[in-house]
Amino acid sequence: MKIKIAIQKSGRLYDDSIVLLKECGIDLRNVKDRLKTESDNFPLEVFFLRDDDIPQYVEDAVADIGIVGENVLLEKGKTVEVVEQLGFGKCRLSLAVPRNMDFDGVASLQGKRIATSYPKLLRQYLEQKNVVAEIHEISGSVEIAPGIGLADAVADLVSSGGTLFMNGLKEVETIFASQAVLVRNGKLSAEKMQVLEKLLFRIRAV
Ligand code: PRT
Ligand code: ZN
Repeated sequence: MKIKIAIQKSGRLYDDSIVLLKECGIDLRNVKDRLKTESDNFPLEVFFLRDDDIPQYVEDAVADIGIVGENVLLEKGKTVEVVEQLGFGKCRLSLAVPRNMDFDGVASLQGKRIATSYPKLLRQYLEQKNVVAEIHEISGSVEIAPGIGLADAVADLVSSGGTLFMNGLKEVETIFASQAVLVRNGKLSAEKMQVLEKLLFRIRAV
């Protein structure tokens, strides 16, 4: 009985996901340029997908387990179970405003336009803070939105802060901190749960 894991095809989580499996002693057949691969020394099949699709694939049981950022997981709102925090892919979803803007707490954003790729998380945060703002969903290059007059502020992922700085923005509030997590489908068979336990044992050892 093989267990199917979905990991990012390329991008910020790819290398660490592959390294994690390797450190677990799992050999993978040539991983480059592939849709899927498998291991000869562990009952594991690996699917390479866009990170945004991973929660859905795991919910639908196309993959049994997956590695994805908490940011994507929460934004997508899919029903999967988090089994382990993996300690890589760390970043934060933060509010940022033009460097010269007078910012005096989230209330300063009342009635403003905020660009983000995380509309759901931003909406929840603003509601919690009783701030009404216009959320503009854009799928990439959120950091340029204020500069081109599309928004007054952004809610974007930050790690070093370099991207915000380069675009004349300052980080003013953290909405939430994220890292990569291992998730699983809620209804795995007993056999698959056993394989997952074996994998988890190795992950916790590295
Ligand atoms: O193609 P696919 O859809 O799979 O990939 P993607 O382009 O959507 O995602 P990718 O590879 O950029 O990121 C995958 C995951 O890595 C994210 O969902 C986060 O969980 C995590 N992660 C960690 C980050 C960052 N750090 C990060 N810094 N994701 C994005 N960024 C971006 C951010 O959006 C901004 O553009 O990096 C820029 C900021 O970085 P700094 O260092 O300049 O602050
Ligand atoms: Zn993505």
